[in-house]
Amino acid sequence: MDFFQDAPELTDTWTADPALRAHLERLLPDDVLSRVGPGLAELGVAAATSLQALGERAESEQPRVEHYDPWGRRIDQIVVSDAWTALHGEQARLGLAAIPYEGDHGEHARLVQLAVQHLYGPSSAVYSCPVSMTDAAVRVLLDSAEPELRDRVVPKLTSRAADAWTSGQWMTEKPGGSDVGRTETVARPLPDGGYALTGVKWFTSATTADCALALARTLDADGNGVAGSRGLGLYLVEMVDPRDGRRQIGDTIRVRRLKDKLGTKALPTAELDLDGAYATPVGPPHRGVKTISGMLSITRLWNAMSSASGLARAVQLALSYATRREVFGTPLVEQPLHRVTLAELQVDYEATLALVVRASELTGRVEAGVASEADAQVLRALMPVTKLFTAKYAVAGASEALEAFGGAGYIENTGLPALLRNAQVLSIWEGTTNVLSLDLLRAAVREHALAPLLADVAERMAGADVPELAESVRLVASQAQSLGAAAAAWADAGQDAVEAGMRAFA
Ligand code: MFK
Ligand code: FAD
Repeated sequence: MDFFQDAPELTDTWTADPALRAHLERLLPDDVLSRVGPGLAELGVAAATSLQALGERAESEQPRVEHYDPWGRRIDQIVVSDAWTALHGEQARLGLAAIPYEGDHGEHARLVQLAVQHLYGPSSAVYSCPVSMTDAAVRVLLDSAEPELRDRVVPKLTSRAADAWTSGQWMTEKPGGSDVGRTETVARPLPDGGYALTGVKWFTSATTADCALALARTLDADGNGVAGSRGLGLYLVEMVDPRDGRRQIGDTIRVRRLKDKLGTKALPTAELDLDGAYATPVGPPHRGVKTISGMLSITRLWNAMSSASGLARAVQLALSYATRREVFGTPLVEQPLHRVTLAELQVDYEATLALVVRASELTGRVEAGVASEADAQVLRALMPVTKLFTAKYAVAGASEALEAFGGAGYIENTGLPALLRNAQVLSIWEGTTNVLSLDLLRAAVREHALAPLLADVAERMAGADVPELAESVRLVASQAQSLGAAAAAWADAGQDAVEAGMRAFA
């Protein structure tokens, strides 16, 4: 008789996740929890069923670009699966990018958003990417845009309707993704206060977005600009020119090609030629990097949320399979060594979740205006740490989860390889591990944020009976102190503090 292995089964990703529920019960007031609880329970079932089916279809029906219409006009239309479009509608209905700005949950809004993303994200074929950039663009527009632009665009980005806008984030160019000071795209001033952007944007994800925040070198009326990152401004490019309703894609914004990527297959990532694309400035003309750092803080939080939610999904699938697969006379889940593997995976998941919950809690407090100065400093240092560690754990955890399926984990149409491919990008985009390590150093040296973070960790560990951890924190604190002192000494000597801190590692 032929043997047929039962596939792993997901039925309800909310009920299957006691760690998530415990954090929410610990941190959300009863009224918030009772308001959002039923929706989360419903979403947990959808995430295992209807949303999951949409995500699988979007992964298999990959985007393509049509450069010309049947009559030869340049259109550069990116054609996506209708499942991808439906995933957009679902996230808009859930208010995924809107929750932090609707004022319903006060300082707890980011935790509510985390819970919704935690369930939606792993089934979304990485639709969480455009949502993250949309949310982050709203943050920047609210903080830095002129009222006319802000009031015209923000309501479209925070809409819960199916035609809600999404935003992209155009930073990376061929000479530099980490080192954006090498940006070649220029912004020429126009008489109406707008700018014309010309250059090549080398990685633009979710290129079907309605607008994007783009870095470009700001030129003066004589065509002169300032070299390095201090010469960059931030600009909002709308795909439909706000002056006359002209479609910019296919005209002043041309799609060279879609990237042929290892993963994130449903997500269109394009190379773009900007040829005088109309854009509106956001923030001061030479403070683009500082202005977009507000966007980076939010997308990095999303990256960490996605790492944690990806791990949650990996653990749930591996656990389900272990109850269904039999080896050497027992269900796999009863094999002691496999139980250790699963337990370690669960521990890594819970560690990433704890980090991202803390980062979300603090972000919510800062945005609601109730954070102390120390809270804000803790968050500044915690964000790079959270993004970099959760991403590394997400990649390692996805790999471990695949191995827990044996050979089946390597087989494309089990859907498991996509878990690993989609995790691998988390440590690359939105700042690589080394770049984020240097960001922590920047936060420590320039903003003195490391000491508050370590104090926060120590406070949280007080009473916990883990002396070896306490010793590690003491060690990090003392090393950080000497590193900070060395960096400050170099800075005093007139050198750039971050560069000096880097040398202190050598
Ligand atoms: C589903 C998952 C969700 C995620 C999906 C996302 C889709 C993918 C999208 C992308 O990948 S978009 C591209 C992301 N690119 C990056 O993350 C760039 C990585 N490189 C860095 O982060 C570099 O460190 C940086 C570009 C910031 C270096 O630029 P500079 O100009 O050489 O840095 P500098 O001079 O140290 O900083 C300029 C100013 O910004 C300083 O302020 P001041 O002028 O007031 O002194 C810095 O303090 C400030 N700054 C830099 N990083 C900051 C920051 N402020 C706050 N937070 C930060 N993280
Ligand atoms: P580099 O900056 O050249 O980095 C190469 C290596 O050098 C890395 O290992 C890095 O850690 C290391 N490194 C760099 N600087 C230092 C340093 N000072 N010290 C030590 N090590 C260092 N970008 C966008 O702007 N918008 C998008 O929508 C977008 N979507 C993307 C989608 C995908 C699928 C991918 C893969 C990338 C996307 N990116 C996007 C680009 C991404 O943000 C960049 O690839 C990333 O920031 C790294 O830049 P880079 O590729 O130029 O690599």
